[in-house]
Amino acid sequence: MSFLKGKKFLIVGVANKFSIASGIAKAMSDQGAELYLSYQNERLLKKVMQVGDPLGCKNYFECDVSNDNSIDLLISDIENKWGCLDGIVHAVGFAPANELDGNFVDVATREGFKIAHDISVYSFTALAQRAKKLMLNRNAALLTLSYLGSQRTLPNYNVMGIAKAALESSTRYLANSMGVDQIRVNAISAGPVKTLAASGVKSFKKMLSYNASRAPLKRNITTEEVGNAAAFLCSDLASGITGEILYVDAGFNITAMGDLSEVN
Ligand code: NAD
Ligand code: 0WE
Repeated sequence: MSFLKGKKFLIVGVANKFSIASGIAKAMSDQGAELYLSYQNERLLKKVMQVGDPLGCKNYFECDVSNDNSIDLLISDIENKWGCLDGIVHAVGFAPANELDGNFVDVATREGFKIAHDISVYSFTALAQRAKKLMLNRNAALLTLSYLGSQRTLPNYNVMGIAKAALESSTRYLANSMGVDQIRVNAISAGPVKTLAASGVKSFKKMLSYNASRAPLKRNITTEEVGNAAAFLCSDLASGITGEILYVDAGFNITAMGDLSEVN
């Protein structure tokens, strides 16, 4: 099967081979997609090329999504190289580390809230707005990455949970406003994965074990699994789906109680 053959996608958020965006790049490339990878800063380029080159990617561009001018330059470069676009994968999230360590009410700051929402939420709309002209009436698809912390609380996720709730709402508002141009907008809510963004997080290993033991599939998910779901959502196979949040989490989110083996 090559259900993305002939389609061109921008993927934002590859940092290294462990990135969720890398699993998505691989799965989309396996389905015949042509890729354009943007990366946060030049320090990452070598690692990003190690991901993109084996997939035949020839397009790399530095873009800091907290900077409007940087996004404008990215979209201009895509316009010059391709003249059109079939979709964008947004796999970017950031909050200052001090916001993600401690009791929410005690560690929250105005500046941290602003940064988390700017980078993790607004950037999706900013990219959609500027790339829209390249995606009109070609059944294009936008995709972002969320996490269950948008709907439920967990230790330390704090302002990122609030930002992910806003990101999921952005997915619905963008879906509604871009539907007229036949552009679909969806999100994947992924289970926890050991990536660079997760590496600084206290007790992340415990969180992985907790999820694996309580999920119906009794294991964690892989970036390949997120990639396959992403490839589907960005393809014409998902032509009737927009504004949706699809859980790729081994079923963790559906349970209220496990098998009770850990209690007396
Ligand atoms: P990652 O560290 O590999 O990717 C995060 C990316 O965001 C990096 O490539 C980084 O360069 C980029 N980024 C941060 N600030 C940026 C900026 N100002 N401009 C441009 N790029 C910027 O980690 P990941 O876990 O693959 O994260 C990808 C997405 O998946 C994030 O939205 C994250 O919240 C989400 N997510 C992660 C998990 C998990 O457990 N790892 C689970 C669910 C959802
Ligand atoms: O969305 C994410 C990653 C979010 C994230 C992580 C960091 C760590 C390093 C955003 N910004 C930063 N900033 C840093 O300086 N996930 C879903 C993974 C994740 O991150 C957590 C988690 C989980 C799960 C942070 C605290 C608690 C749980």
